[in-house]
Amino acid sequence: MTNPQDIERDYSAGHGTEAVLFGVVQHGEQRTAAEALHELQLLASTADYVVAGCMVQHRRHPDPHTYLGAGKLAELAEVVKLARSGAVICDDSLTPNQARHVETAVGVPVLDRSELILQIFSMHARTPQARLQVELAALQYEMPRLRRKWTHLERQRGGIGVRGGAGEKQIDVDRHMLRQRISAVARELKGIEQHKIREVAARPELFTVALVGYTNAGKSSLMNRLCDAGVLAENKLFSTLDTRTRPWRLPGGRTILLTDTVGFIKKLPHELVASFHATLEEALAADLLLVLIDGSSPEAAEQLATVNEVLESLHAADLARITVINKLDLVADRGSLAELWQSDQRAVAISALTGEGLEELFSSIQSQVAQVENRCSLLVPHTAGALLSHIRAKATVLSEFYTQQGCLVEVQVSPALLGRLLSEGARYAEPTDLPADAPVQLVAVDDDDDDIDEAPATTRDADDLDPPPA
Ligand SMILES: Nc1nc2c(ncn2[C@@H]2O[C@H](COP(=O)(O)OP(=O)(O)OP(=O)(O)O)[C@@H](O)[C@H]2O)c(=O)[nH]1
Ligand SMILES: [Mg+2]
Repeated sequence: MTNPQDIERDYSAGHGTEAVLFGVVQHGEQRTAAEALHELQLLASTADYVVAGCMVQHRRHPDPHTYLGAGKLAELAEVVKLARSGAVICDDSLTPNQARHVETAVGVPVLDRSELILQIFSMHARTPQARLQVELAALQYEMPRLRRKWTHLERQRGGIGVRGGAGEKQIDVDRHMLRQRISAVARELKGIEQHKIREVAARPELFTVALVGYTNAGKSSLMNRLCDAGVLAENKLFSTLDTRTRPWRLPGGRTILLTDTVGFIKKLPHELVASFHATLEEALAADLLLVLIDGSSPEAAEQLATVNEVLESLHAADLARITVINKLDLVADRGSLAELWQSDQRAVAISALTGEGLEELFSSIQSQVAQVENRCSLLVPHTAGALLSHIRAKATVLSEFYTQQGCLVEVQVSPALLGRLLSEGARYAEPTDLPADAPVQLVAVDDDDDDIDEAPATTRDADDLDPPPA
């Protein structure tokens, strides 16, 4: 009988098992097998496997039944035997049927890319929410593969097929248990997510910037540099699985929020996208995205395309964004970045490590903030003087002038904060508020009340958010 703990244990790390990696690449692909499977090697070593060899087959599509062609499968079996490796890892997701064929041919356990990524997520999940999200994805991944597991066991016992046998009954029992566990995990997760939704909705009226991008691009390193956040940043894939939001004081004293979150990767298992949906949505409840790319990677353009695809699938493609090319210190030939600049001419190149380019990034962010926010002159009466400290912390004060009635401030302020200031005693300044000899000018008021009523993403009501996945 399979119990949920066993299933979780299936997703533990490789414990130094030697593994041969394999995949299918398009005809005409010039890279060596090791180059073509570079990312899979990083995934495998992050999950604690030792890469014993790499093998690719050039073909238009993987074989729908056996993934590799018959000759190549025999070659893979030979390599496994020679290297005495304990597993093979495929660069794509395998159907249960393909996995069974490969396993029969090579005689050692077969992992696919999705399973490997699930193992890494399981190793790196630290918070209760991340653990439940990974468990949910792992259970969903397991469901269609139960038959393979039992067919395999029957064969080991010398059985003659599973139909009608003990395995078949056991599959039904396991399926029932998995379904029950999936519902229990989904329920628990929903509770945590609803709490988070309330937290996001209750965020103060601060402009929020989210760091998104390919895994290992340097998101957490940049967050640490900008906010002294103490977030784990290391040369491993998927170091960060949880969303962290920290206040960030921009040069000039104004505070905004910066959010770091889970990275993306090509062919991300759909079970993970579904179970991490709420975490990604939370991160994307931002006014501005910094889309981080590792400029030193030969696959930077491909990685950017993947990030764009994921953002599109999360309906976040239209959010205001700045492309940030990171790890500039590792780029020997800056001409190699031409393709990235072409995709976004307003991209900013930085090094989170050395701090190069950060000034340019700050001014890009500040001009984005200016585009979203309202610029206006307000009179804050002396009786509502406490509002001034909110204004100084959460808005950009362009000028301040004290008069007999109160303080005249020219501000750049979020629609939500403006609404609150107006409801708590501040009002738009009028020409008569200004003494004739005052050295300041009033800024014309944008009288479009819609701006005020329309709360930005950081303060929207919980009802506006999509419900978390069941
Ligand atoms: N040389 C150099 N290394 C960097 C730079 N930024 C980050 N790194 C390194 O890149 C690796 C990954 O950095 P992280 O900040 O963990 O990357 P991440 O995007 O948060 O990665 P995940 O959380 O795994 O998705 C670490 O070893 C960092 O030290 C940079 O500007 N220059
Ligand atoms: Mg990180």
